[in-house]
Amino acid sequence: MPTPKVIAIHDLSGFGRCSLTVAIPVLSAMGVQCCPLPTAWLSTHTGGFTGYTFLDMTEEMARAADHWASLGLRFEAVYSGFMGSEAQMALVSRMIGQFRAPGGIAVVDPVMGDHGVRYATYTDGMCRAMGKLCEKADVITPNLTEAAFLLDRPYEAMPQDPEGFQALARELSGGGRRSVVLTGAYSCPEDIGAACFDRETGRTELLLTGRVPGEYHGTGDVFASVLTGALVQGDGLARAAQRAVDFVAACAERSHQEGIPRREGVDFEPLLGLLTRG
Ligand code: PXL
Repeated sequence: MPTPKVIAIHDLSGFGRCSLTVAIPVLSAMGVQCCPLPTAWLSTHTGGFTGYTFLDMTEEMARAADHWASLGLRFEAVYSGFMGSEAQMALVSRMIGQFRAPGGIAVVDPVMGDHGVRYATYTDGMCRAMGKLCEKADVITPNLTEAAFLLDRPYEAMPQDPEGFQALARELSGGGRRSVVLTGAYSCPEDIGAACFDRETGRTELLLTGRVPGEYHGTGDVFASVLTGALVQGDGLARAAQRAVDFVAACAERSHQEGIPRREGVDFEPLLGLLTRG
């Protein structure tokens, strides 16, 4: 089988392990060619650092998309995450139509915030545009904060029980038009994982693992990258989500053992071999 290709549309942050510095190695380890389209170039990510640089790449992205279109390229997945400007959401919507191969998928990780708080560089307009972009996706991967933003509800109104997480995943599917993998779901204080709604089967499910102490930046990016790689390899949604849940948990456990500071991002590199072995 030819090596599948994925466009990864995320920022490139020099230090702090997230976005493209996660997506490229994870997809490569899974035997998937990652074709990066940076949305912004930052010295570090915006969580836990001050004074970071931020170079918006909107104009360059449009030029790169035009060039790729002239080459007639098609990709097994178009996978987006952290955006640098409001205009980028419309550009990504267009790119899904232009570049998704027949039978391919659009995975939109609607990166906007965490713990009920919006990321520093996001605006109201960007969050509204992210909601529109999600309508073009085959699969979305919000956390509970992003789910609240997408539904325009207070974070405090988000569910806290397994039935509620599954109902929320179904609700986010827009009447079954897209599959949803809602991260940060749990069934009790000792576990953590994701609630899925699969538009192919119409079923919801919880995929869980033991909760490990500590919390690390970039785990959402690791999760969505493993999920995308697994879907491109042909896994069903629940199996892909379980692989993502298990890999993130293994990385978090290692990071905790190593005493990695939260803002340096989850220590995933030594564990990439787990993905290669599938
Ligand atoms: O992991 C999400 C993310 C991605 N990229 C940048 C970020 C964040 C979260 O803070 O700042 C630049």
